[in-house]
Amino acid sequence: MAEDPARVIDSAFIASLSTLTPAPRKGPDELLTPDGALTCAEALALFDDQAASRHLDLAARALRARGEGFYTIGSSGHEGNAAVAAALRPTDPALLHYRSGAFYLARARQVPGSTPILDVLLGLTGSRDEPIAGGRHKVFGNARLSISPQTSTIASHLPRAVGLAFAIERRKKLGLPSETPSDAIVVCSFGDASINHSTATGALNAAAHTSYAGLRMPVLFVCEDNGIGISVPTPEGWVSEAYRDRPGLRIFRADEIAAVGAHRVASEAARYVRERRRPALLHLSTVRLMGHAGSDLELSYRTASQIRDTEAQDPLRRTAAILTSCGAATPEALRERYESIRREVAALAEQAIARPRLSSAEEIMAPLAPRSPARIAIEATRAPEASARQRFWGEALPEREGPGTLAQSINRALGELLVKYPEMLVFGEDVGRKGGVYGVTRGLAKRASAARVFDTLLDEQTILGLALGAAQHGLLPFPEIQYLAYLHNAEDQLRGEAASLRYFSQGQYENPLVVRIAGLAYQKGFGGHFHNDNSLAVLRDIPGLILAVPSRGDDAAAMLATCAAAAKIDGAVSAFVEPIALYHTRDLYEAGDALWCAPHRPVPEHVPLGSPRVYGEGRELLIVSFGNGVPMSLRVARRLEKDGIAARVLDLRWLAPLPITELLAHASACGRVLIADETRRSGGVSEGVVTALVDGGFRGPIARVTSEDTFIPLGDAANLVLMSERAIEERARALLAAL
Ligand SMILES: Cc1ncc(C[n+]2csc(CCOP(=O)(O)OP(=O)(O)O)c2C)c(N)n1
Ligand SMILES: [Mg+2]
Repeated sequence: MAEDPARVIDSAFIASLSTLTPAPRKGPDELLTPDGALTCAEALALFDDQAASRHLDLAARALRARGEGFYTIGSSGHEGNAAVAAALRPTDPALLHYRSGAFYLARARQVPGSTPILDVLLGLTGSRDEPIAGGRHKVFGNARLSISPQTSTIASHLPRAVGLAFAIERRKKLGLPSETPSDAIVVCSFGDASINHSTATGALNAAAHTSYAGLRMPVLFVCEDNGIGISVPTPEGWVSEAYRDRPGLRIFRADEIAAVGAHRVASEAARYVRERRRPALLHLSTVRLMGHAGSDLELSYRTASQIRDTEAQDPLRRTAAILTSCGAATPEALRERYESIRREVAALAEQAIARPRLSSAEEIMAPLAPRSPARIAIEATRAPEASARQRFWGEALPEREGPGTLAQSINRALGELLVKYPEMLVFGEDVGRKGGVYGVTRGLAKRASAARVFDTLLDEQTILGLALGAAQHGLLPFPEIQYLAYLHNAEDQLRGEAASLRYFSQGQYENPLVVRIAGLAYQKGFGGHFHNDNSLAVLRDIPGLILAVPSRGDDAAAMLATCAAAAKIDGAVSAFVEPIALYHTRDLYEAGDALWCAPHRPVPEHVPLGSPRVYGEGRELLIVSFGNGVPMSLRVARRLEKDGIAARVLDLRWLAPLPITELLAHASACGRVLIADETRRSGGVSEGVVTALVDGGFRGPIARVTSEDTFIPLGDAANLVLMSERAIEERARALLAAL
């Protein structure tokens, strides 16, 4: 049986100390090396941080073996990243790789009162007292240290890092005060395999592109290159070569594996980003010791000699050798430090085990998506300042114009919100000068300034990442995704990142935002599937996400105000899906009736989260719908009425949270329910509605009309697979005839 790699590394380090010959001793305030910036005392502190990180890895495995620890991906071999922390300030926002133990310890050293060793142990043992995730995940994070938590999805934090760097500069440009120092830079680390992920290449490209375009982008990317990703080697030299000549992105290479050696290049890189406000990539040499995680059998994909060669490059050994040869410490002193840190970690581990763990579903979910409806109501109906409105709209006050379509109402509502929230930004593909593909943001850039309403590059991950970073930095982003179909290649930014941040930080970090998405079908055959995507399934099950689908202009305006208020009050993340086919619809029953237009109200009537709109008081049939289905259902109800059948129509308006109480009340008042759902039969909204009715005890007949489980074709063929008004009517009549 193979020897335990943790024990091998531990004993090899101790044995290596006895091979070192001490040089004449230097004082703590003397420079370690003539060309470096570190004093002997600082270098020894870096040794301590690296040693503590190592002992935490050893403790993680020991805790796992006892059934008290739940995570064994370690930082061994990556301890050089302590140099990056030492080269930065504790107010520089950090988004870290999962091998950042030494960075965490070195940064904590810069903030008095920190307890980093205990923090990490509380994370390993899943304790409720862990400072960032409180037992919900093992991450490096701490609000006091400006380290926001990361998910396990490699590279998914890079777009947010770009957004944060952008936001630091944009806040300054807009004259908005900030607690973050104005010369702060963002640091974002990741592995060598991760740099190939499209999320990483997209974010690196976005940072370079932004800088190339002349905007400031103070982000330091750190690629911790250990030459492998789980079992797959990275070709030698790939990272440096791939990023050598990238316009807009400067690369720095730190070949030294020990923190005391890497510190000089790390400082140079940090200084470049801080002074020039340009992005840089620090390529940091590391090795991976003890396998990918505790469960990883390295011998299944690496030879014993490869493993031994890597072990010989242990950065702790290298650090000890430098410290000894420069006269900062004797080998005996280093051994004593190493053993005393071992004892400290062991004692704190016992404390961590004794700390409480999460004990109820309510406790676990509490930070996910708090809702304060009373405060949201007040905030949503707070009027924007009259003089600011006047400045924004000038002579063209929208209430003086006639009733508007859905597109016009959204445009005006966005304008009002831009007046009300000076920190609000609207951005996406073509939303600036052009004013959006459908004119929904037309004129806003001119009125609000190009600093607040602007075009982004063509990458949905970047658009959402920009929003996450901007929101995390106190701005109120309203990103736009041009078509629902194009959300999917960036969806994790919403699901894994935006929606989970409060949860993994117990509300210490938030990214309140409203992402507007043009979507759904009925473009009269134009565009095929990708302009008619009618699936909302991926949005409906994201924990805590608010999903709004307005069908008419006045609702849209009010719901946007509610989403903005929920963002401000509760840090909420909302997806606001706008039915494209209704953007320019004016009439409901017949040409010229203008019943689908709405007058503008500077302060809309409040539409609470999860509250539906009900049309009519019929008691024979309840038609439940949303989006395009609402005007269809209203026309069907009108035809039924002519035949003496009294139906009422309920527009859900909110698909998450669903308006369950009202749904049940109206269902029982009518006795029968027909769901007119334009999304698909499988995974569509009607599944949730039926379930809510059944769960809520409704025992009357339920029927549903949906679109087919297919992609949508071009031309009139689209009508063969989409829910039709005729189908709603036929199903309604059949449901009524059955009784
Ligand atoms: C998006 C995504 N795909 C796959 C994984 C599984 N996974 C976790 S770590 C890893 C390898 C990462 O290697 P590298 O970036 O070099 O970091 P290292 O572990 O070597 O420090 C993989 C494939 C993941 N976490 N996220
Ligand atoms: Mg790697």
